[in-house]
Amino acid sequence: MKKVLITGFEPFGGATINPALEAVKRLANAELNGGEIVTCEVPVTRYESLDAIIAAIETHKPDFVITVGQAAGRAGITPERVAINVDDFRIPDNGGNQPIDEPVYVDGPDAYFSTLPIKAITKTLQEQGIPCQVSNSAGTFVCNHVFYGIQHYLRDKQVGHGFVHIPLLPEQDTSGNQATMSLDVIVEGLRLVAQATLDNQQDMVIGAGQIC
Ligand code: PCA
Repeated sequence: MKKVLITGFEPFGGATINPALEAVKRLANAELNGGEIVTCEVPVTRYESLDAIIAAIETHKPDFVITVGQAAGRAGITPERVAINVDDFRIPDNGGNQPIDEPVYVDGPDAYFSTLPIKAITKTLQEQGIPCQVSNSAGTFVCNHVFYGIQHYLRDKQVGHGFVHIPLLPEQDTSGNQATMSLDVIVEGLRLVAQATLDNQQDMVIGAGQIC
């Protein structure tokens, strides 16, 4: 039995809801084919976010970690390809931190790539009718910070990790101006992300690049 830790952020920026947290509440203790899901809630605060996830990794000793956050405006579930060593916060985080062009870790490399099978994940979700595409930027706020910081923590450990952004819930944009996805679809999508991670020890070599 493999163990997959899925983490979800609390609300931020004055919001009262974060789909990532709502989804992980539903995924707690869910069974996978050959594995199980454990979860943890993450503060949207610069280094406290990393402390919470590292504590959960040390408690649960997962085989894989999938960190999840919301990305307003995105229409699909988006496994991120790359984390960069930059904190450039357009708004303060929930602890009031607003670094500009600071590294996550001064002595870290410029970037880390996801160690999840992001192409296989994308194919799996698309085949099940769930909008999904590889993203090449996790931004420069707390999601990228967590993606980078957890890759750095796991760099010499045999634990796969990647970050997945999810769309807003319909109730987060009642003006109808932004793309949204229902919680049921997000939850099923994240369950499939975890299952595809267990099922694909090697990623698939299939095109999912973008032309600007
Ligand atoms: N999304 C933010 C941080 C927390 C979240 O859910 C981001 O994309 O950085």
